[in-house]
Amino acid sequence: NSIYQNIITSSAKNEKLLAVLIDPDKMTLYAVSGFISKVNQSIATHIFVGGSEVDKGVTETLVIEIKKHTKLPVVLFPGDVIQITDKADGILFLSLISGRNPDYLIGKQVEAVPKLATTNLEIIPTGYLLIKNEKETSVERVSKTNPIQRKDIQTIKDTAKAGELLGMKLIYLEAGSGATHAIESNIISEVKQQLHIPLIVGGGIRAKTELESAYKAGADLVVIGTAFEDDDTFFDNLQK
Ligand code: 1GP
Repeated sequence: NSIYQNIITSSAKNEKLLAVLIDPDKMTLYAVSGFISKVNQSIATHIFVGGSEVDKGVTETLVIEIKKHTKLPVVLFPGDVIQITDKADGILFLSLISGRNPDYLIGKQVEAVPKLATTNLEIIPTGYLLIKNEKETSVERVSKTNPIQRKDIQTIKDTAKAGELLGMKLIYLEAGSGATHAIESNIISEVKQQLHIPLIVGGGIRAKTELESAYKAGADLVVIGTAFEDDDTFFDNLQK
């Protein structure tokens, strides 16, 4: 379980981590080598692969291509069971604990077990919390769950803590891919203060200043996808 151990170690040393999220739905195979060479030159520490709506087989082909070009750990961040492939290094085994749709709380996870049994993926149990964005995000649409309102900080905190008490190894605060507003610093810091496990934050982070304020508020690992998809010169601000 080296991926998780590295996250724990970094968190203890206050060394911040950055995952670049690649949505198989939005990345073409021929674009991978150029994109990954930018990732390699940046401060990114992880590559996450996943999306809300991805066709069968696409993720595996993409992961194989990504692995040809980088030594960074490739971690699946699956929107569905069909995105599981043993070509990656690990998987965030997500439960959408902000929602009350049993499919995304436990159903998909049960469905995933026979598939996971055939892999050597490092499985990292992750409590996944969707926080309300101004506009509906694809996670909200696809999962058919209600996000937690931003003003309802106590519910956000209690939900994250419940995930920890259930034995989850990471908590992921998600505004949704392409969110119009990243999760505010006060939410991040209030959640972080009462957790003993690392905190991931993602959704709508488009500027280095927003990345830094998420770190300052207590995010151990930040996930950025859309900002790189839209404009890969963003990597130029994030050189090693
Ligand atoms: C989405 O948290 C990730 O699941 C990243 O979001 O695409 O908005 O960076 P963005």
